[in-house]
Amino acid sequence: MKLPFLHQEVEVSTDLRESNTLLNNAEALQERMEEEGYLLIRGLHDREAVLAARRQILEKLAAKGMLAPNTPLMDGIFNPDYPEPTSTGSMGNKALTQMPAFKAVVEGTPVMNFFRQFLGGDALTFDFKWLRTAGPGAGSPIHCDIVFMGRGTQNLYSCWTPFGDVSLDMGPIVFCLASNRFEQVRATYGQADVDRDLIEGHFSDNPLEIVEKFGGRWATTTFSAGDVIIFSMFLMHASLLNTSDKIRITADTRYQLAAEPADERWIGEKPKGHYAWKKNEVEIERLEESRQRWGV
Ligand SMILES: O=C(O)CCC(=O)C(=O)O
Repeated sequence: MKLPFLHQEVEVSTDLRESNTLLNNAEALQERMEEEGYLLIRGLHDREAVLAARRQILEKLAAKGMLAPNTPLMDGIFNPDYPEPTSTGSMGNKALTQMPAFKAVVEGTPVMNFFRQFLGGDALTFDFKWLRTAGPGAGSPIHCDIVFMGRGTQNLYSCWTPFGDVSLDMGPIVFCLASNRFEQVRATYGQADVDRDLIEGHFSDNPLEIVEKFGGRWATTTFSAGDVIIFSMFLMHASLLNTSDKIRITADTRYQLAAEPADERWIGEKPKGHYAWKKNEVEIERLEESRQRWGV
């Protein structure tokens, strides 16, 4: 079916594959990750634990005036009179990521155990957590995570966790399947670092261009509180446009072997984060120029 990205509608299938039957089989999980670049695990977390964190997040959003008056808190209906435009940006939500109920999910036993088994050793998670409160009209551009967090091990994974049910009209994450095997893209864009190279960070504004030029296809699914999707640093993804009246509350967090080097920008009590990219007046290379330089 056609679904809206930030700039246009394109054909997106809703058939992301579940990997629950592979749980407890590290080798099979590794093989699937290697091949498909993602693992969709339904109900990894206790739904009630996720909803407890959702409630606390929504209470904070309500206190900021972000929720429509006289609507049920847990519905998370956006207040159309809220003065700030909605975005999927996560930097403004740092305080919320310190809430114990939130941490209990993204640093909790189910996910840490999953990674211990999947990676074959003790796992660590970046201290910095990206919590997105994406209102109507928000969507994320097309990118691979490696350009934002690739200074440590590349044996690093993102985990996208919805804090509430996410229907297609709320703008779920969307993947370009097979993009983890676009070798030319991996060898060029995939070697970039946004703070060093001062590039845009996203790879394209045009989801159709990507499949026409490199292959693959776009796919998403609906999510329930408790589900997670874990994916490779090299799998291209975005989030769809939120066309509902609700706020899409999701987190993306990162996991790796504790024994391997970690990207220093995202570790510590006060992670420094991006120190050059999109800071102050720093000039960013235009996307077209980067693509030309990379020859892709
Ligand atoms: O949730 C979003 O809007 C984007 C998430 C994302 O880009 C990520 O998990 O790396």
